[in-house]
Amino acid sequence: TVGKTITCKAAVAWEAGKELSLEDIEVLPPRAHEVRIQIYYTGVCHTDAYTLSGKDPEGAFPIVLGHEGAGIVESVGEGVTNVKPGDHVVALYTPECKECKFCKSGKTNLCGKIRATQGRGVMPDGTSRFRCKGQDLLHFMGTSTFSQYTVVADISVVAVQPDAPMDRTCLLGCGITTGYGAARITANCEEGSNVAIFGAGCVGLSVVQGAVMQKAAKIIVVDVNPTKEEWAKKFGATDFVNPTKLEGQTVVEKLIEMTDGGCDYTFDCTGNVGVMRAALEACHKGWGQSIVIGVAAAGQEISTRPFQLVTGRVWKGCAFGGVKGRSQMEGLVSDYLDGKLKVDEFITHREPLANINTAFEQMKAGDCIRCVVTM
Ligand code: NAD
Ligand code: AHE
Ligand code: ZN
Repeated sequence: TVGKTITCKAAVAWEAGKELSLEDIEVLPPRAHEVRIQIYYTGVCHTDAYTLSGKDPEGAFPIVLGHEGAGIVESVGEGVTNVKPGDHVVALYTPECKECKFCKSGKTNLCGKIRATQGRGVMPDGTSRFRCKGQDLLHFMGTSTFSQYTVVADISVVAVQPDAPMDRTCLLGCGITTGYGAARITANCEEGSNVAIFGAGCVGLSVVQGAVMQKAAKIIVVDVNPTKEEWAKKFGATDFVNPTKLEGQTVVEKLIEMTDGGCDYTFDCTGNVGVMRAALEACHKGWGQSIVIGVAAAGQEISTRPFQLVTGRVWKGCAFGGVKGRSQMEGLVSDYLDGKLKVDEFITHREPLANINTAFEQMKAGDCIRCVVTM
């Protein structure tokens, strides 16, 4: 199929640390095993701000950011069989080829097939489908949802139920799925377990939601922002701890006291390496597991006394909540449609594409869980 180049609006990141600029860009037709999607809605995630800031070692410019998007397939390249024009889809920054060593391992949701080119900001054939002002723009996380049209690899997209509103399903492209999967798949916390979640943003509150479904006993949210207590309770947290308000006690001591020796599972949803250490050390001796979800800036490292691991605590992490997008997204959408998975509750702000920089501002302000951008 020989398609036409589409000219549309996109928010372009020309350089690190600068605002995005709204541009008319050219989106080339999809090549073999590629899919061109009309993006209807995109969420804005902290990872977009992180890469824009210049702190992401994989960040390069100019680039079309965005990785939390939903839309409708406009056209497909040769050999695409998993989606067709008209399908309602969610873009997957964690693809699933179902054929590589990773996909076949049964041990991870990471897929190895296109990770190298994805990290370099190009399509699997090494080239870009975006042009603006005579130059190529890079792709981001294999998705680039801050454009009215984008091109992705066929393994980076999944069709979902057309009756599911796309201004909600976009959020399943990252934040909600990440936290929910971390609780239910990566940790798989058992009934009656004690859980602590550091950071009550979209990711942390989604861990809370997952822990509630796993029937955890204590679900303790730790956040330095006092307004997050109400949010945590709304999603089913049983307790809230503000580390800045503790007198004569560290947050680790407080959590160990609250859980008779330590938590069964803890989650870092802040990206702060000091918090990651506290989350590990708040785990119960012998079996407590700490899951790292937050993305830390380039150069940051985690540390603890090895004795923490010798005495049975486990440090692990996950991307996209351990969820295999093509196999499991439809189930998440069903749960949403059946009222079992909260999604609407995470949307605190909405903006049109022209105001996407406002969405980045809101994210820093502390009262925003997710801003959904209408393309
Ligand atoms: P967010 O900024 O909305 O939420 C972070 C929360 O942490 C805020 O409520 C903030 O007040 C709180 N916080 C900050 N410092 C703290 C501290 N010292 N102690 C306790 N709480 C603290 O962010 P988000 O969108 O929920 O994302 C959270 C993190 O997860 C980010 O680093 C993001 O890049 C990352 N992320 C990772 C994945 C993945 O697949 N691994 C996916 C999505 C997001
Ligand atoms: N590029 C960064 C790492 C960024 C990162 O950790 N990304 C997560 C998703 S964050 C979503 O909001 C991820 O999926 N990682 C797995 C992967 O393969 O990228 C760096 O430090 O280089
Ligand atoms: Zn994200």
